[in-house]
Amino acid sequence: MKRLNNLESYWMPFTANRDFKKDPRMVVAADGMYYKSETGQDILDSAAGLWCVNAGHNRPEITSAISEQAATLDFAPSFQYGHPKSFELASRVADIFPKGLDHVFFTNSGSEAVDSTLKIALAYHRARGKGTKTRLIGRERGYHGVGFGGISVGGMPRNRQYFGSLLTGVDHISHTFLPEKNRFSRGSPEHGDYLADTLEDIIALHDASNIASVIVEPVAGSTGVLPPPKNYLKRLREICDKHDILLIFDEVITGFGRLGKATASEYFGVTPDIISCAKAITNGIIPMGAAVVSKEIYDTMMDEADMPIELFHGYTYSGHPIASAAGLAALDIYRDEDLFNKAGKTAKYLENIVHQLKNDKNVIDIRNLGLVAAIEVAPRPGAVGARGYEAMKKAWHKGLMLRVTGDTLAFSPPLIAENHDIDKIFEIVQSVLKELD
Ligand code: PXG
Repeated sequence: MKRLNNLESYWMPFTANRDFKKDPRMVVAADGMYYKSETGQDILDSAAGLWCVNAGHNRPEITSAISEQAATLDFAPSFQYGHPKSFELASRVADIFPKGLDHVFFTNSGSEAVDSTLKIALAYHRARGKGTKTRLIGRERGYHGVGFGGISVGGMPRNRQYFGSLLTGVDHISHTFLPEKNRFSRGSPEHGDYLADTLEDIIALHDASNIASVIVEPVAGSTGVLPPPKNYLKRLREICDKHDILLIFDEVITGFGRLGKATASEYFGVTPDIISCAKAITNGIIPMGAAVVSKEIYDTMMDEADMPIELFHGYTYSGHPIASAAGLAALDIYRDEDLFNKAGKTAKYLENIVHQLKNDKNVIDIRNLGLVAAIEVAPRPGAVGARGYEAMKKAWHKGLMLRVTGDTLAFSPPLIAENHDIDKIFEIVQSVLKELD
């Protein structure tokens, strides 16, 4: 007989399985800004779980909405039948998203949201008689989840390396990381808006008549927090407009208040044609994502696509009743507690505190925007990522959940964070940096 509760059975995602299982970092409860470890230690959450628990943990308003929904309508088929809460949530999301982005297609994750945006882009062009517009453009260092669409337009080498030939017809514009020019920038860096013009090079190569869309994260997160250079997103929008190419913002981490506004689009004053979102839409409590599209795209599909089903795409759990109930309760909290504005204020405090670590050992760059920050430490020669990984393990033993990508320590605390929580996060980080050789 197999030993029960053997840690070996669970193949953990994006995790060093063997190392974890030797010395597990196990959490068993959470409340507010804190997790509780298996050994009873309080663990301060500097990452909002994985960039999703924006209203903090254990919100009774959301947990009771979930249990009431489960006891009333546990599941409703999403194809050819509806239930009121998914319609209500779609309206609420459209209401706080940029003007003109009025229609919401629900998914169960960010990866599915991204793949949905790409499929919608292709279907839209075809429906309007421009079926040659099929090439999908992403950006180097981009992260768009782990579906084949997402890793194809994504630009993180390790996420692509093992997975074959990916989608065909994909190109990438340049990333925007210019450390020599922009090191230790506060907010959007000064240099690099001209990198948007690398899209013109791709258009020159393939012709705009063959290009469907360009997808970027307004603030690149997973790759190590890269705020867009000043004016960069505006320039990208102009090029897309000029060439009739759809612009997609992947707001899986920036959506729902991370930058102090409902969306990064609102923050930067640049409206894309489609936004993918997920994570904080339900405060991370129940999986959910969405592709939010322009009226022009939706109307074109309704008027021009083959009838009667305009878009042959969807998931069993699209707009799941329990996720919809959680989403409505989460949006109520964001509104009632004015959490996006609160995050905008705390962002200024975070900026000042994080840049104080500029002269700490091994620190080679610090970047921040909104309630997001990153400290990059120098890689050990021949062992990229080793120093970052060690920082994560040391932080855990000091009571801090720290998100690390390569040698970049990334911070995205819940939006409820008070200044004293920010102080505590960076006190611990500083003591970790001191011990890191
Ligand atoms: N797009 C973006 C921009 C993301 O950040 C996804 C898509 C995929 O979402 P799902 O729900 O399918 O995982 C993401 C996910 C990190 C980290 O700390 C970031 C994500 C997930 C896990 C860790 O870098 N983002």
